[in-house]
Amino acid sequence: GDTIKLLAIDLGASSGRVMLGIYDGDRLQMEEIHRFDNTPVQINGHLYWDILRLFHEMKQGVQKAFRQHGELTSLSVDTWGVDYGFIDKKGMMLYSPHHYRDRRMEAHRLKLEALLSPAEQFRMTGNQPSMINTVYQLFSDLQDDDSLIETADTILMMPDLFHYLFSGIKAAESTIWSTSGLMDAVTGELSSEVFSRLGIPSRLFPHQVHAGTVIGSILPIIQEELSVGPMKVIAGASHDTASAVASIPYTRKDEAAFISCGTWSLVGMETPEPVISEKSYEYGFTNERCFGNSNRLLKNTTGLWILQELQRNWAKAGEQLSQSEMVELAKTINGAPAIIDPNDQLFSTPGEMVQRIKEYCERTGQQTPNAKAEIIRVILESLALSYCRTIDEMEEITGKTISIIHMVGGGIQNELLCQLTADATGREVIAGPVEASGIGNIIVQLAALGKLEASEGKEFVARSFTFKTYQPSLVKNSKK
Ligand code: ADP
Ligand code: LRH
Repeated sequence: GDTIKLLAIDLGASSGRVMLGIYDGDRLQMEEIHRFDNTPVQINGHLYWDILRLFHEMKQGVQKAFRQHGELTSLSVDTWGVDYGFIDKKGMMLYSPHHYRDRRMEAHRLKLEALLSPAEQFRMTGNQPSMINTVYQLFSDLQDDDSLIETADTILMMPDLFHYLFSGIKAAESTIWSTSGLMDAVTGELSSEVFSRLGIPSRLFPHQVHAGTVIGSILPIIQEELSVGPMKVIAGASHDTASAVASIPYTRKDEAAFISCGTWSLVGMETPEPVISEKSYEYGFTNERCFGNSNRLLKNTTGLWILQELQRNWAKAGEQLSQSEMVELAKTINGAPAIIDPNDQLFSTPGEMVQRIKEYCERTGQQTPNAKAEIIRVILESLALSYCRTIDEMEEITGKTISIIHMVGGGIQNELLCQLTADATGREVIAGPVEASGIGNIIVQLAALGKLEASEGKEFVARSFTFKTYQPSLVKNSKK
């Protein structure tokens, strides 16, 4: 009958995956086709995307999907925010895009902020100033390399860049650009005021499209290489967080917050307009675009990153533990001996987490955790408390009451974290879907193809996937 098949290519910090969506007009079924590593590469002290390998893996995924399932209607790529690459006048990529955990921006921060203060950045763009933002990275690139202004023809954010590699079409999709610190919060267009203050030439930016635009088709030469049929290339909600949020099946949207839980934890809520106030700035909130153009007020908080680093630390020392084994360990004890601030600068770069956690606890006069179970429990309880703080702040700056929290993303497989979040916040938690970015990616493609009204997306997710509810176990914290 009317069944169509679409590919969502979702690049997260812990892996990249190609997911097939099978849509029969009523329900969506997702199948993972291909999963690959997404480890940045260090060269001479700098950190880069392994872009050629990633594009290769994406193509492998496309080919595998075609071989297993036949004709595919379309594909769309989503990635994390802020990173980008340059295209030269001949249409070639200039060099491997930098990864935002690179440190080159540190040397240029003060100069940038003298030209455009953090408070002005927030007022103009609604984005929380942060050194990882595109604006800091791009300014640094232009400062570091005088010739770049000559050699670079176009700047493309990472999903736009992959869409270009697939289709040959250059476009600037709004949700991903809304993470850049270069977009006007009110008009939704790239901010000429930011450009002129910082001496960034506006000719670098391609024309803008909204989430849910068919921009082209995969190049004939790629079809030939992979022996696959034609398929459309769609600029979806190409920021992974925008895709994740597009998958949330809200029941009480007015009272709902979300936590998109992966390497990062994005804690926020949808609002009709950007929330740009002294308080939202002071608390560290940012404003980004959603599919359908509403606003997403959120805070980028540390997520399972610390746990992932810990896992790598222990693996290096010869002890292989899976994330679920780590969670099981944490369940063997009751409560954490100490609490850290997961958003402290100390935990933001790769390195020895046990040592840093101990150092933090000593510095703050707390008991130092020793056993593995204690270390893990400290991290998870601290994450839950950090979510709670952010949600309370959000109530304060929006004047709304939040009674329900939707948790989505890979991190919700950590059921202890979901329960601790319900407990710490005193609010009901609805967990699901796990593959939120992939599902949201497909929903936006379906809308772009005219198969689904944007407003139907959410009910249809509720029909297609299963969810788990967590009630706060401490009655005294309970909020209605
Ligand atoms: P990202 O998009 O940032 O790559 P994901 O949304 O894929 O992240 O989430 C990955 C994280 O989910 C892992 O780092 C891990 O912490 C958590 N996770 C995945 N599977 C499990 C599991 N079985 N048990 C507990 N946690 C898990
Ligand atoms: C989450 C995310 C987040 C930020 C960060 C850089 O994966 O996209 O919204 O933009 O990565």
